[in-house]
Amino acid sequence: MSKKTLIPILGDQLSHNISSLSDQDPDDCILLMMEVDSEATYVKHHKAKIAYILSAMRHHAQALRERGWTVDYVKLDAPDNSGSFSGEVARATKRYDIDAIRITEAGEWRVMAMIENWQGQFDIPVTVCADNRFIATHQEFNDWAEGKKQLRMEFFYREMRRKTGLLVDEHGKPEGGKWNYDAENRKPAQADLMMPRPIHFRPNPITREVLDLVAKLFSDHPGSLDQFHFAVTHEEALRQRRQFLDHALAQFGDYQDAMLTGEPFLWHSILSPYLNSGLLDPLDLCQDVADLYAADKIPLNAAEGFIRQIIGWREYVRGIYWREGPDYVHRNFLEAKRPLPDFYYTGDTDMLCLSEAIGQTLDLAYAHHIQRLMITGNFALIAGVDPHAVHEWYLEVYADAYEWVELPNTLGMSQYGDGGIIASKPYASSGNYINKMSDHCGTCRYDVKKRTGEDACPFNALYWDFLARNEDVLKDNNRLAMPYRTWNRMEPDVRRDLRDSAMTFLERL
Ligand code: FAD
Ligand code: DLZ
Ligand code: SF4
Repeated sequence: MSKKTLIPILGDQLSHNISSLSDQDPDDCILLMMEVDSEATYVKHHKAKIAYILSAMRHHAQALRERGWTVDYVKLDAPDNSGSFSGEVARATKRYDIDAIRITEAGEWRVMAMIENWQGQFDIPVTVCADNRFIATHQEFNDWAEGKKQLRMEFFYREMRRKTGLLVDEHGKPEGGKWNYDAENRKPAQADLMMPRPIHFRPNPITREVLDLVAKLFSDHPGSLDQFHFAVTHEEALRQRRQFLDHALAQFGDYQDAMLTGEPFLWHSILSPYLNSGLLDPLDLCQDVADLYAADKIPLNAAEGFIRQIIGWREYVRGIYWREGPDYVHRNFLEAKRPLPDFYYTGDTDMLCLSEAIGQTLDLAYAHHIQRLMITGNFALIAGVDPHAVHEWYLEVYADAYEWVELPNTLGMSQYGDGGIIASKPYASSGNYINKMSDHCGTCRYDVKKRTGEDACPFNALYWDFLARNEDVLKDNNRLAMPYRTWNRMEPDVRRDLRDSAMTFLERL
């Protein structure tokens, strides 16, 4: 028998066009897919996230076999499962006569470090292929960033618009004359019975087997499996994508930042788990969005707003993750040290905005961007929680969380742990913002208008306490000039009351 190339396919490489497979002859390759305990437990991932990934992997293995590939699939409960990627590659090199290993680069430093050891460990040449599911290569991002004093997503995004031609006219000018329509995308929403709903996919026998396995093995992990709703095949993910394009996208722009009690999804796409694991192709999706705009089916603020999230933010945070290196995860610019409050794992808090965002996260492994940024993220930031603990929580609880995308969003954008590489100012706010963008405050036990006292909204005193606490390192930030002026104009006893109120709250936390 001729020697084979071993091609490990990781759980976020579930794309038929993954670069490790390009130009390979199925007769010469063994594809290795590995369910391993260490990937589920290096942080305690949400049960539904683990179940989603394992079920999508099992379905993808079937789809690969149907296309003629030989797939060696190691299940989590296989008797000799070693529990790690390197252990499984080692076992595979003994099962087969392997003369080469090929793999698409992993999405995190942790796994890249393992891959880099394989050549020495197994004495077999290892080829690492670039992940071509992204629009910018590492080199392109680094070239763009090189020599700039300050990096800003907006300018990188324009490059990506030019590169892809999305919403760019024949003269290289942005559709409608502006690159960015974010200012039109900040409307609060009202409860609406006609609101579109994502499809809830009923678990098939493969998914049911995975759900039982996860319930048995990971009972101490956060989250619930009761409302498991994910698409687990390419076809189902495409149906969810169609549902979004046809029913929600047109209003995505207007209500992008809105929050409503009891409505986890609003007009969001709920496509991130599929984009990040490879069931959907990001560029393809953006092209369809641009086509819908060109056909006059959706407004420009929806099309541009959506495309910006993907070719702008998604690409940008990836670029930062790889550029900043493996120590990015340890940054703590504001030296915040408080442990993460227990209620992040139970949802048990009388602050309604937080119980809503955390409750749905534990039920669905999903919350939309503004909930992540301005509710759970904002609270952790102004309460002074250790950004590493916050990072681990986000990595655990969201079905779309892989370090390359989660870490810059959490540690950088939301916790200002990188001192302003991603965000030009900390996303800290009082209850006022939450009251403006949601209907939570009306039924919360706290009064969003009050700043101190037992029934005052805790976000208010915490916000001022955050500014006061970090004045030394934040006072020169131009974008904070106004709040610092307001703070410094307050009477000393008002300031003292705010800080006392914050301290009393934090002591009880
Ligand atoms: P939509 O609102 O429909 O947006 C469309 C798509 O745009 C998303 O599916 C996603 O692919 C992309 N997108 C939007 N915003 C961002 C962003 N800031 N960064 C990268 N891609 C973006 N996104 C993840 O995919 N994984 C994460 O682990 C993750 N962690 C986050 C942590 C924090 C603290 C914050 C503030 C944001 C995080 N995001 C993360 C970004 C964003 O919240 C999610 O992409 C989005 O909520 C996913 O839901 P959706 O598919 O309905 O998105
Ligand atoms: C997140 C995850 C989990 C829970 N389990 C697996 C697994 O058993 N096998 C696998 O190949 N991938 C899994 N993943 C996704 C990986 O953690 C992800 O592919 C790597 O972190 C590389 O980015
Ligand atoms: Fe949240 Fe404060 Fe509004 Fe309550 S009053 S929902 S705690 S912002």
